[in-house]
Amino acid sequence: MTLTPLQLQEFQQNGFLILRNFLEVEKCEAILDVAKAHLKHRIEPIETELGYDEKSLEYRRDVVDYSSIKKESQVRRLRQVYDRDILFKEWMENEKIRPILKQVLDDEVVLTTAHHNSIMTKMPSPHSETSWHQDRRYWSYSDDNLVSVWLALGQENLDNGVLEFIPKSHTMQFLAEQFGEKEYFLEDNPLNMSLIETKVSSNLEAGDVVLFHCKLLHRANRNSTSNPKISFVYTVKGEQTKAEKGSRSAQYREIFLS
Ligand SMILES: O=C(O)CCC(=O)C(=O)O
Repeated sequence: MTLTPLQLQEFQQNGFLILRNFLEVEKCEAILDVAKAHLKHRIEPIETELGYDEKSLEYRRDVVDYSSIKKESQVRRLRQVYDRDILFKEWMENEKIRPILKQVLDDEVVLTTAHHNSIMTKMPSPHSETSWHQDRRYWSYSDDNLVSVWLALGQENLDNGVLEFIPKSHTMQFLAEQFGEKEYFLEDNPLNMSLIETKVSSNLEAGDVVLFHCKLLHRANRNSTSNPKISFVYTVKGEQTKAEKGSRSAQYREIFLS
């Protein structure tokens, strides 16, 4: 399966693309069952809601050992999912999506396990809003040819924190002052306000996939429903894109997929 020229153009222009109904619902349910068991038993490595947000920019960019983060709060992410279960690995190595990833990267496809390689949760909580940011800010690579693959495992909408994007922001140049201390894109900066008004979002169903560029500005509401939202996200890069030596990005295995 490949993207039509129009779909490819849409990804390149907007920085994201939704592939509706991409993975069978039965497979999503099987992934969800395993994810729920790992969440229930807090199987490491995990990242919790409390603690991570308080950490410095340097910590968030460089840390590889999460054991110091407080363990009593809710799990935000199951990390390193590639090595957790065959169902997770199979999705990350899914052959139907491979030609599409090759198209959007315009290169051979390599799985990065350093960053998004996660089951991402959004638990019902007044504190689970995610501010505008570019994922690239904590990643250390030779260039920006990295794309994340978000798989909805259930319904995602504005009430439970579906991703919102600022189209075309992956190609824009910003000033340092447009970002705050932790490199969040400031909502109250006059330079940012009109751009933020161009934000878009789409409800997702189990099996829908969203591809988004590592420099695309995105955010998510808190989950104001009473049910957890659980999604799967991993990141691929082009073969020519190299992790910087000594960085956290270089400390984890890469898997060549093409
Ligand atoms: O689920 C969310 O709150 C958004 C997650 C996100 O944007 C990220 O981890 O980069």
